[in-house]
Amino acid sequence: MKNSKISIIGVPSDYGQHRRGVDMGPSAIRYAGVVERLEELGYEILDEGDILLKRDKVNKHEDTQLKNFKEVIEVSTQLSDKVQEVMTKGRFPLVLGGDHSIAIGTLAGLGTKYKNLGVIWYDAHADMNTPETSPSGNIHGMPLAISFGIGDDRLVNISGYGPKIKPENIIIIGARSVDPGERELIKKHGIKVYSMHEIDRMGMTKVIEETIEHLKKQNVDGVHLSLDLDGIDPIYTPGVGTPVPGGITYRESHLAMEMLEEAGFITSAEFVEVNPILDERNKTADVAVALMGSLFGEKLV
Ligand code: HAR
Ligand code: MN
Ligand code: MN
Ligand code: MN
Repeated sequence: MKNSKISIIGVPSDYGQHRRGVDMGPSAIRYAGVVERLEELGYEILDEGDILLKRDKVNKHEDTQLKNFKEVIEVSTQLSDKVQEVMTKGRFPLVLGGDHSIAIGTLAGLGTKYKNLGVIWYDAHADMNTPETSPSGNIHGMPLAISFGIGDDRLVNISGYGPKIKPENIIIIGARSVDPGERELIKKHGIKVYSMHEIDRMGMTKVIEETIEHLKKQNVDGVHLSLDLDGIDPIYTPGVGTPVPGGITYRESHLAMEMLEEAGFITSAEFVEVNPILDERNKTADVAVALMGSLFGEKLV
C-alpha cells in the first residue's frame, strides 16, 4: 500500500439487519490482532476507536418500513465525518463493521474527496435493494444502490450530497444470492458483476486482472474495497448473519487481496458482517485479519 499510515475506525452497528452480535465485529477483529498484524508489515497504525452509537431504540419511523432508519442515518453521518477527518490527516481509512449498512457512511465520506471512485464489492449479495424491492426491510441489503443514487432520498443524500459513486465504477465479486429487483438494477445500470459462475469459469486470477484493467480504464482517482465476509464460503467464515453456500475459497480470497495489493491502487477498505456470536472461535475475524495481511502486502515467503 502506498500510504504507510492507516487509521482504524470501528463501527459497532447492527442496525442494518435484525440479528444482534454483528455490533461486536470491531472487537472481534481487534482481538484477532489487526493492529499487530499491520504494524508487523511496517505500517503506522492509529486505532481511532469506535463510532459512538446511541442505544435509545425509538422504533418509530413514521414514514418508512426500513428497520432502524434513524439510527442508520445517525451512524452513517458520523462515520462519513470520521472518514473525512482521517483522509484530511493523510491516512488510509480502514473501517471495521458492523453490518454492511455502514458502507453508506464510508462512501459518503470518501465521495467528498474522490470524484471518480472505483468500488470493489466483495460479497455473496449485490446489496442493491430499494425500499420497494427489499424482501426484508434490512438496510444492509441496500448500501450499494443507495450510494449510486437509488433509494430513500435521506440515505442517498447523507452528508448533504448524492450520489456518491458512479455505477460504471462498481465491480461486484462473489455474488450468488441476488434478488429480482437487484437483477433489474444490475441490467439497467450495466453494473459489472463477477458472480460465482464467472469465478468458477475464469478463475480468480482473470477476474482480478479484468477488475484492475476496468478500473484503470475508467480513470478512477481512488479505489475502495468493501469486503463482506459472507462473500467467502461459510466453511471458512461461518460467523456472518446471512451465509450463502458455494462461496469464494480462502485461497482465492488471498489471491484476490495479493493481486489488489500489487496493483497498488486501493485507497480505502472496509471489512463487514463479522458476527462473533454466530462464529466458531473467532474464525471469521481471523480470516478478516489474514486477508488484511495480504491486502497490505504480507508475503508467504
Ligand atoms: N438481499 C437480501 C436483503 O436485501 C439479503 C441481504 C443480505 N445482506 C448482507 N449484506 N448480508 O450483503 O435482505
Ligand atoms: Mn454485503
Ligand atoms: Mn453479503
Ligand atoms: Mn448480514
